[in-house]
Amino acid sequence: MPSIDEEINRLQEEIHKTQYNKATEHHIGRIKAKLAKLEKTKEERSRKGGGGTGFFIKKGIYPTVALVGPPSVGKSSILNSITNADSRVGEFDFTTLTIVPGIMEYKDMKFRILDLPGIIEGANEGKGRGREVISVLRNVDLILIILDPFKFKINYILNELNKTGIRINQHPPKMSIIYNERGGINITTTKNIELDMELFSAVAREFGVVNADIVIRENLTVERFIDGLLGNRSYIDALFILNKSDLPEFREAFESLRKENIDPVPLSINKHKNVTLLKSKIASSIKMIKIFLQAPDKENLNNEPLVLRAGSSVEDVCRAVHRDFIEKFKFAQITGKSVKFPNQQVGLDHIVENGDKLALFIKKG
Ligand SMILES: Nc1nc2c(ncn2[C@@H]2O[C@H](COP(=O)(O)OP(=O)(O)O)[C@@H](O)[C@H]2O)c(=O)[nH]1
Ligand SMILES: [Mg+2]
Repeated sequence: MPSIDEEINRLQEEIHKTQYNKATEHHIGRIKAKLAKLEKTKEERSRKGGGGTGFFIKKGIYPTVALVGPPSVGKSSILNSITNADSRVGEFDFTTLTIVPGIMEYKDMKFRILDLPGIIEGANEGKGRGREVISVLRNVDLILIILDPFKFKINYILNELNKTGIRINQHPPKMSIIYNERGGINITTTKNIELDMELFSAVAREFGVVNADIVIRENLTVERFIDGLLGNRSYIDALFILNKSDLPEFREAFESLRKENIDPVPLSINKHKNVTLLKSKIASSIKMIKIFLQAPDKENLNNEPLVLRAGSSVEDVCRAVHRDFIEKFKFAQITGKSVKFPNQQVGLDHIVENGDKLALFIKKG
């Protein structure tokens, strides 16, 4: 029997040599489904094959931003410049062997920035501790892809992210699946959407779906349909940064990225150019909300609003206020967009919204 890698290569070659047209569309779709399935098996096996548990980054109160990119492009220098951290900067590749965190402040917001070891080709298969590095990325709020005039080939970075199930600057596929006991696969679409139903049913079957109602609400590619079927992808926004704008080689690299429709933020950490622009781009890329804390008698507390990432819960608010508050929590009363009536009582898992006024009631002692 051929190995998984051989089989993957064979299928990739087949896609490569098959001319894409109406007649072969279906055939190619089937091969892509087979490929995705093999990649999944391979990924599961490599996970089981040891290699430690990897880094695990807990979601903190502040939004988390990861610096990724090839070695020596200036990731550690950027961390040191925009945060309070002190990460080793070096002439050599791989000066950063572990994850170094720092806190960046911008206006009234705080962000946790992580400096990660450089991503090299094959990271997804575990080279250069890449797998552990990439697993961290699945839980961050924003990825900064850092490049420099000598290392600005982004394809392999995007490939590594892709293979790990990270989709950058994409929204999740607009589709839903309801699994049934019987009835086969029924795919329906909303209006103006044309898909090869036979192909999509075949792909769904390939992934073990037998009976299901699938509703598709956008023109999906086979790849995105598979993402939707697997349902375990992380959709994360990314910004591209081209560092070392002080060097003469910068312009050419900048232009060639622009030709690929990538619009990088030009930066020079050494000459301190565009550092504030970078901070403001980070801040505006993450959706944040403001919460106003009130005393239990609804007296407005004279504090600054609490700035949290969108989608935060009452538990996140508690954590941001005082670490004892979650344990001592009784209930919260909220007035604002997240509730139906003023002073509505809610629990820890209630999701707050921008502008909410919130009073926390805690156990004494
Ligand atoms: N010319 C120039 N060199 C830089 C700039 N930023 C960083 N470097 C240099 O690039 C090298 C690698 O930097 P480092 O922060 O360790 O990169 P990392 O491996 O991505 O963390 C060091 O020699 C830095 O001094 C910059 O804006 N311009
Ligand atoms: Mg470094």
